[in-house]
Amino acid sequence: MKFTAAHWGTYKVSKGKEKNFKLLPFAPDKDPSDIGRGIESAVASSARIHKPAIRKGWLYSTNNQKSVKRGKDEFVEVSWEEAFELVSTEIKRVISTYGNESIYAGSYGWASAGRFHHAQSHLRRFLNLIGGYTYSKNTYSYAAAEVIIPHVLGNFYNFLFDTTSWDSIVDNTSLFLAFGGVPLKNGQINQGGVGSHNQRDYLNKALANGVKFINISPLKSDLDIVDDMEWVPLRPNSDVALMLALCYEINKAGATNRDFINKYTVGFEKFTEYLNGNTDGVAKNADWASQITGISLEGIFELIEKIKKSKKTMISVSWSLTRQSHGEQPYWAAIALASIIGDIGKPGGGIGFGYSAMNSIGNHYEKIPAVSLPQGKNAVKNFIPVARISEMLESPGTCFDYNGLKLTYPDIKLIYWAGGNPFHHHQDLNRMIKAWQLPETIISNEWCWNALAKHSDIVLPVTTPLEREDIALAPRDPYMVFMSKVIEPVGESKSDFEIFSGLAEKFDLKNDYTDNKTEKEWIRWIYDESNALQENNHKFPDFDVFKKKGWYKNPEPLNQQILLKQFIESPEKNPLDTPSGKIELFSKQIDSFQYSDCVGYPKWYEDKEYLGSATKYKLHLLSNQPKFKLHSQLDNGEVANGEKSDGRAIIEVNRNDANARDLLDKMVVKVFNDRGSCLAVIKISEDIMQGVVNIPTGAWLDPSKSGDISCVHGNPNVLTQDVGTSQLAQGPSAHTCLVEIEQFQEEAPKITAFDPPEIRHISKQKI
Ligand SMILES: Nc1nc2c(c(=O)[nH]1)N[C@H]1C(S)=C(S)[C@@H](COP(=O)(O)OP(=O)(O)OC[C@H]3O[C@@H](n4cnc5c(=O)[nH]c(N)nc54)[C@H](O)[C@@H]3O)O[C@H]1N2
Ligand SMILES: Nc1nc2c(c(=O)[nH]1)N[C@H]1C(S)=C(S)[C@@H](COP(=O)(O)OP(=O)(O)OC[C@H]3O[C@@H](n4cnc5c(=O)[nH]c(N)nc54)[C@H](O)[C@@H]3O)O[C@H]1N2
Ligand SMILES: [Mo]
Repeated sequence: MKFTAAHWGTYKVSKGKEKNFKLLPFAPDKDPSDIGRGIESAVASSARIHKPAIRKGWLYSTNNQKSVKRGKDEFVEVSWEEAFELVSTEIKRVISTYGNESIYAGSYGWASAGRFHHAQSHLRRFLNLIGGYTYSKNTYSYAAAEVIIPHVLGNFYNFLFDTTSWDSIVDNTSLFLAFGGVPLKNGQINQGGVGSHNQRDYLNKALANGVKFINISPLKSDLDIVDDMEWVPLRPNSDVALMLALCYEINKAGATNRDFINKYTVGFEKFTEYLNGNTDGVAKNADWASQITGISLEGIFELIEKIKKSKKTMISVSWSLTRQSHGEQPYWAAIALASIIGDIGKPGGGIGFGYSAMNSIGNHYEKIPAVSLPQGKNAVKNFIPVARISEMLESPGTCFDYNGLKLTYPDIKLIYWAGGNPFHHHQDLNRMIKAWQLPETIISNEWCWNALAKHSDIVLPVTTPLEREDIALAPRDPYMVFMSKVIEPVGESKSDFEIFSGLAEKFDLKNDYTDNKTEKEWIRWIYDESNALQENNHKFPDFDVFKKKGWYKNPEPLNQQILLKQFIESPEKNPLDTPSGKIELFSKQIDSFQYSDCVGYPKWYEDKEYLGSATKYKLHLLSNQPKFKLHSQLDNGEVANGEKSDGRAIIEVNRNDANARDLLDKMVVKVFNDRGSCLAVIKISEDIMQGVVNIPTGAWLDPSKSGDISCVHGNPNVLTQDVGTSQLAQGPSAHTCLVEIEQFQEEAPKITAFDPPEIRHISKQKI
């Protein structure tokens, strides 16, 4: 039997009638995701890249600026041999003229599932062999948490995956306060693959067992699996104010769990000085928070009463809360609140990060040790925090702060991207497009003509997972899947492995790159090496047996998992990995950095773009994760249309906001601010807080021909701000964004995002 695997699920492959394959649900999957079917229509669509292509202006220009016109130029198709020659000659020129640090290959992105064909690993393995590259640190998902949590609680990744398991919540939690909800749409995903989707099942079990959920979020749909879920709408980015007021009022009422605070935390006094207003004359009380959050005073006191009465409270914070200005604070304030309540380390209580942000969060499977493709060592030490890419390109040589360090932006001459889409993930795309013109050469490996490919100088076409064999083996998912080859490579596309093997040959490093192994041998090597790491009672089956059946499930342990249990049982024996070994409600380390935008205790900072002080642009734009795709992937397939109207992105608008602007359901509107504009189609709703609008991410960038609309398709990142969360983490802050909307009076332009650029088909191009 044939199977394939994706970040959004495992699928059985069958022969279809009209198309030559069909993806069917995987039998063990409790809640299969539709996203996978998107590839049926996308894999050989007109957006597919068939041959290596070179941007005309780059190819024919003689100076190093290469007649910069990225994003607007025609392309010329060349043979693979010509492409390998061009790319290798250019990389050699850049290295010998400017050095390896002038190559940027952060190459952030999700690429595809499959342990061997992981695009970034191949890119890095190749570049490390030839002297290295400037890299990036942290993610777009939760950079602020990755940096602040080690100062105040310990390694963030441990907390993600050792989070209190759902079964502990089902059995023990009384109150589940969900800041940012528990969006099931996101639980469809798991990086590296998913066998069975079980977030819905767990939520239903918890509800049936009487767990009381409260969705604290501007969007009702963030937690609405049954009709009468309690919803407390609040202004975006104001959670910290609410959390601080809960801390203040609980403390003032004498309900702080002093034993917990004394035994497990440091810095409570400094923190309460701020709460009480000793430092700024403002008590962070319910009245104060009501003004900031838009929640009524009564509503806040109701929450406080519920917390006081609750036997076991889980403070759950969505990852989205980190992707905002001062995105370090919501997590720190949530930790402070959970400490004051004192349920950390107890069954069903405490704190949780990102329930349902991915299917694996809250599962309690044993981690499957798994080896990856060895990437070698990067000889270049330069890096940037990942979301500072535009600033790096704009300002080489400029100093900036990051987590107590003073760093300098390198001077980038060549960018190489494989497996991510900055025209999807980065903020303020108009700014990025300008900065993107500055390097001398941009190379990407892509399978479709998305904006990244169209804005590259050299585009090398890659296969999709359906066109190659692989193993899906995600350490936090119990299923391992043999990914069969379903169709032959489309056009002349090659796997990233084949591409970098071809390039390595030009550097006389082919054997070093391939380690004299074929793709099949590498897959077998990953299987065998991973198997060698398993405990004796968890050994994988014989490879041929596994391949024939197509999948394997690792046994699951029975114990419920409780975050920080060991620390709570014995803080002396199991100290936290923080400077004090305890939870830091005041951090001497952070305080010593003397950042004005991230001081030594959790603090509310009012941002320029916040509803409480909105003047010119009066609506707060959220751009959450899309329900019918992963980021920009498969936007060119049919399933993605589930969240569009006539192919255009939908903007959810509160009825009162629509009425105030004479806007009607299904109307095409222009959404705009000083950074840019996009078109989207209105969905009028009572389920979004007044003053807030939402456009899910992922529409492929599609600037209007005249240039007056930054994206006619509805990519929200033409509107979002490109500002670091703070000097501490410098993370992305997409969810801090004010806009205005108005009816688009002209005829709505056709969407051309999926059309390939103009391509000159010259069979023997003389270069
Ligand atoms: N406004 C706003 N912006 C956001 C967010 C938000 O909430 N709001 N969220 C952010 C978050 S959390 C994230 S993680 C990022 C995600 O951003 P990305 O991970 O960059 O987005 P993807 O669309 O998944 O990009 C993956 C790319 O890899 C390509 N690809 C797939 N398989 C292969 C392969 O085998 N080889 C090669 N070479 N390429 C392949 C796909 O075609 C696609 O272009 O977006 C961020 N951006
Ligand atoms: N279907 C699907 N699932 C995905 C992804 C995808 O692209 N598609 N991407 C995956 C990735 S890479 C990641 S990182 C995770 C991200 O997981 P999350 O961070 O949970 O993703 P979002 O959908 O952006 O945010 C969840 C909700 O937070 C709310 N929110 C935004 N700002 C605020 C705020 O200031 N306060 C409060 N209280 N709520 C706020 C929004 O209403 C939003 O719907 O999702 C993963 N899952
Ligand atoms: Mo993410």
